Amino acid sequence: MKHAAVSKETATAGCTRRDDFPVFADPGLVYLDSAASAQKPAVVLDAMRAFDATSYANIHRGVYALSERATAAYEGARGKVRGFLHADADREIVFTRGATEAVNLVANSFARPRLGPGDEILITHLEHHANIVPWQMVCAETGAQLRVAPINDRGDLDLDEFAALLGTHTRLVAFAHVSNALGTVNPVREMTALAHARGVPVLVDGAQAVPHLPVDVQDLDCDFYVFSGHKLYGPTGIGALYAKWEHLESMPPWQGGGDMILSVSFDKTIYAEAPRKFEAGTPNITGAVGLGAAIDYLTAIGWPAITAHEEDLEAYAEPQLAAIEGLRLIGTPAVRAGLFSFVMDGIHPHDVGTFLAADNIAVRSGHHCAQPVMERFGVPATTRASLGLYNTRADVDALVSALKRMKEFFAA
Ligand code: 7TS
Repeated sequence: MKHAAVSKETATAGCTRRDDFPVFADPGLVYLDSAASAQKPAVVLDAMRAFDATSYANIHRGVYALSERATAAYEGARGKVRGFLHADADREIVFTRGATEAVNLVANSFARPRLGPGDEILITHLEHHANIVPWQMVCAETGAQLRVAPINDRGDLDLDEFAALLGTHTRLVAFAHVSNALGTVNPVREMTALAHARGVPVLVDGAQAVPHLPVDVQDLDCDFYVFSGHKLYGPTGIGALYAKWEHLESMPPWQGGGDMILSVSFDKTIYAEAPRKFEAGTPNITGAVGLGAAIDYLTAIGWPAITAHEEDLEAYAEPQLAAIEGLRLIGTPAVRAGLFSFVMDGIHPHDVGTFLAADNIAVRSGHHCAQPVMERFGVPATTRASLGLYNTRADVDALVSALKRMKEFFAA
């Protein structure tokens, strides 16, 4: 995250992690697209396979041993998410399909019933579409207004403007912990304190934060925190919403169906308590097990090793990228996590991506579902190289040398 001095130990710390990931059986693969989706270590794949092979059944319903084991594994994974986020209790963790569904849950179940004309939702200019569109939908239905806190030319939030936009009409604040387009790390604790000083609840979109830095929702004091399993070295189709119990308790369910009720008759249905009232239907049981395994994997490595490795890679990459003639970094935030966005003079980002792909270098080119960020920097798209704990200095070297060759190629 911060650019620590590069020492010999940190330069090699964690490099062995590459062997934990079966995808790198292809030794030439340079995978720099973890912000879109991270690769899975063998322990995650093995845990899901073992669960499906030996302990799989539908949960919460059966009295037989397989179903009891499956229920224990699913609820055990909830406990792992609680521990990972340092939440107070398992019941504050709702499994969702991912960050997007978790934001939509809060938008529908928390915001929509509470908002009306004249009310405001405050977001920032840094948001992924998943943290913009659900609020626009709520605003369209309730007559509330969306307000947007600006960012500066480095891609950092203007905290004074953010504070100034927090007014007597603000009913909810929602912002990214880490920007997926720029890598900016927001001062979540400070922003949350500003909102709380005005009695406004806060949702933090942690999709890009959880793979890179330790999160303690009680320390941050946010009301809601969302993330996706597939950016955390886990599977797709699973993610989580953390919410303070007082909110979850007061929120109505947003989807009806099996497993979210205590009793149903045609006259009256009584809902189960949270989190089950928000988990209608058969959930992604195996996905939850995989997410739990990913959390175990990261916990075993430990944050000091993960952050030291990533800080080393960032400190190694940034000056080399910045030194490439004609390359402009989009976003030079005070605190960065996990990724670099850039444009090349005279070469379209999609051509950059295609050129790199020919070298087995996987990056993403596009607007990264953050079109307002692109518009803010006056570019239609960027190329984004994002890091995971399997990346090495050799990956950075491969990227830098390919970009230099590309410049010569297009100049010729
Ligand atoms: N919030 C942020 C900050 C994100 O980066 C993403 C996905 C989401 C929410 C949505 O997550 P999902 O798992 O529900 O889709 N970001 C990206 C990306 O940057 N490239 O592909 C997906």
